[in-house]
Amino acid sequence: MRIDVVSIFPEYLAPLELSLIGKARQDGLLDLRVHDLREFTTDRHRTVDDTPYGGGAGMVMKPEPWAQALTAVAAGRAERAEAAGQSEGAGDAGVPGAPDAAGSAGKPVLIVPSPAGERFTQATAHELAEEDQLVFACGRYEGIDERVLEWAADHFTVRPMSLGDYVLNGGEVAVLAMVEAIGRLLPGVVGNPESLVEESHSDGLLEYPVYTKPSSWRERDVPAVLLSGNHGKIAQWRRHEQYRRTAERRPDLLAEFDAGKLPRADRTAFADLGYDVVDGHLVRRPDA
Ligand code: 6GU
Repeated sequence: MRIDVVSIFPEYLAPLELSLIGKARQDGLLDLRVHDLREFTTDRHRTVDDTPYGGGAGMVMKPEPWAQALTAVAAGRAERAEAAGQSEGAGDAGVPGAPDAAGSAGKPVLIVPSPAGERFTQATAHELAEEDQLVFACGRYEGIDERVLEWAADHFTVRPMSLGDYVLNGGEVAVLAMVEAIGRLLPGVVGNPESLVEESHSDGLLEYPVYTKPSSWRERDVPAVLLSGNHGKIAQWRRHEQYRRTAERRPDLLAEFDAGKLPRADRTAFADLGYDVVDGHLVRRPDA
């Protein structure tokens, strides 16, 4: 996968050289480049922002440096396609608008981190992990001139994305989070792919609690079932702990949970937590 990040603080992205993502880059699984937006300005002061039309607090990012930067990263893509023998005449791959494996009509995806974006979830991470190029446009200040997003739609699938309902000063921290969430799903990045199967949000529930040695620590014992060697019992206990945790911390997730095919023991576990199954959905009992 190819990822381009455009920012006025390229140093902010330095952690992407570390750990799992850094290793994936060294191993050639991920080609990640960070670009300084100011390199695409033409004035002496390398200006990237200006006052908002209509008035109000803060500054808005000027459109032209963004158009220059995004044109350059899109052109880099065309060069790579040519180098790979995928230009005109080499089948569908070079035909504008020909759908690729990810079904995004061959355009790279332009992700614009913003608290005003659609919510970035584990499902989004899986979807984006199928793309061959992602471009992240990190806004600062009050945001990027809206016309950039309209203009960019000719060259990119544009997706404004939010991490959650709180405000960051700019997109850089959000990009660190999104690139890590997406990058760890790429083939070969996580050493043991089985560790991706049973983790929070993989099945719409929070993860069960985990324990390691010693079995008794500061008067606290590991739940006996985990030492029993009974794999059926262990699996059931873990599932029920997922239900208990999710009901306590994230009851909003249970409204989306498909409870249609739950075995009786699981329905009983939910009943004990105050939830009934109605038409395949979990419904909180009014008296619970
Ligand atoms: Cl993606 N960007 C910014 N600036 N703030 C955020 C966010 C993104 N997600 C939540 N808050």
